[in-house]
Amino acid sequence: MQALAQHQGIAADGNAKLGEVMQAIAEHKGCGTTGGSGKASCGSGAGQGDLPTEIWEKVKNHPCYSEEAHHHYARMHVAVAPACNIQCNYCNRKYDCANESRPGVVSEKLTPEQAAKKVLAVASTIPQMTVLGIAGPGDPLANPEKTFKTFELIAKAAPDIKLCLSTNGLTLPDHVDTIAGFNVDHVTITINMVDPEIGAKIYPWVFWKHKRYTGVEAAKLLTDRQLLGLEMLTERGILCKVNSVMIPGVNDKHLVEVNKAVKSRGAFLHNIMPLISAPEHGTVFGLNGQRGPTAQELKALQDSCEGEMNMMRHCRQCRADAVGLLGEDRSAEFTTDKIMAMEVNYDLESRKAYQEKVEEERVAKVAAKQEELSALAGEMSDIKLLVAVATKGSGLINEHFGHAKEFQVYELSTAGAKFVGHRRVDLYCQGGFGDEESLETVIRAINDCHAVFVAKIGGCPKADLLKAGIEPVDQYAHEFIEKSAIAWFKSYLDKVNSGEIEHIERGDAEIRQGALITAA
Ligand code: CLF
Ligand code: SF4
Repeated sequence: MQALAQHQGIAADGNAKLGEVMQAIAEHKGCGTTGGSGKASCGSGAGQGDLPTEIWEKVKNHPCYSEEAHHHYARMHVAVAPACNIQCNYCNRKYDCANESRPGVVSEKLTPEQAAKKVLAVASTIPQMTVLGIAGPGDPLANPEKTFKTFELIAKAAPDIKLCLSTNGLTLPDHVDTIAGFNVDHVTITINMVDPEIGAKIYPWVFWKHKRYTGVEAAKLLTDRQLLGLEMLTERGILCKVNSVMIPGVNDKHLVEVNKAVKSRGAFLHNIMPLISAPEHGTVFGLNGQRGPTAQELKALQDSCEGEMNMMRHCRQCRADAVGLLGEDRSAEFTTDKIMAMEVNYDLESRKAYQEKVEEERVAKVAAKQEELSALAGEMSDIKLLVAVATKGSGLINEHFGHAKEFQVYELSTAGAKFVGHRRVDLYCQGGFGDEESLETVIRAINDCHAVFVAKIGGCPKADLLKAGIEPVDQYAHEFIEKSAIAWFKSYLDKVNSGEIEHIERGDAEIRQGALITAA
């Protein structure tokens, strides 16, 4: 419990009241049974902005539909849907669905009953787990009985958990009424093209109504069904996110058209993800050497679409059995064997109390950020730069450089701090020693950043980072990310204005694939 409280930044904020509630909840839930790292979080947050209240209510606790929520709220996936009805050139069936996952085999496929038990076990242990998603390892709607049986069991047993679904969209129009009947508020459709000529380069075949289609005919069928499904869902007020895989030279330029097409049909959010492609995955793209985009290419495309609609930039391309905050993976704590031995104590009231406290923290974070932003008012500069942040949640700079498995990236300008992505890295700290090779990969992954914010950093990596032109910043340890980044940016501008330093643009960075290490 002590470790959990520290992890959640309670000591750092001196919030004794929150600490008491956490203590009570943890005791009530029997946190000791988790045996895990206690990577729960509580936090702070951006407000409703100009979102209508009914939409805000749907997104504020959903880690994928709200960037801000992903610092505080967790999701879990249950792998109940093994079959698929199409073939994507970036997918190999022995790996997770690339629509919603990074390559990596699903540890266990579950029956709906096992899935429901797992959801209750996770919800009892991780009070900020608010969303249950079905995202594979195949396509949930190619396995409708298992998918909807799972929803039925969970809706009955855990009514406060939001249900979420991710599909390739081929059979979506046939299931819209059932989806609405289960009060599913969030549906993701992976749409990589609206031009069948381009689609034919991505999808070798689709299987529909007992018939296999290939080439342009297959892609035309798929795009028609996807767009129809999207329209039907948005007509019913269901929030739709569109995922698109960016495949350089195949659909990268075309995704601007996709963005317009899905926006005009009412999509709420567009998530352009980098292609994951390596020969060892055994996919068509992996084997033919198709590369993924660089960090700069991905950001440029996301930026160019942003005027059209909300862009998601915090997707972690999760496994189909992921558990925890985005960016962490606690699935190994919840294997079927462990769940069966767990004492499940699903208590709605405790979950509610915990989440109310998280809301209080979100408000405190917004206030801190606003205060710092007012210090930037009046600054005249068109400098925009990126910084990397080591965090384990709660919107705090609370991770040691050597322990970071990913860095969050913020773009700083006189408009403030904006989250623009994350970079997976190999762990630098290997059992007490710094690994020089890993450090090189970390530097390549954040090479476009001017500074890296950490809770702590050793002398050696500090020197190497400085040599690479990246400033290690540890003076804001355990403080809120955005507030700290804005304060640092203000002092950076002061130094540029006084001539103490010269602002230099930085180069491109590598998107590291599959570097997130799962506890086995
Ligand atoms: Fe899962 Fe997807 Fe629902 Fe989120 S994931 S089904 S919308 S609950 Fe989220 Fe993971 Fe990205 Fe998906 S980070 S891969 S967008
Ligand atoms: Fe693979 Fe998902 Fe594509 Fe099906 S829809 S082929 S499971 S990536």
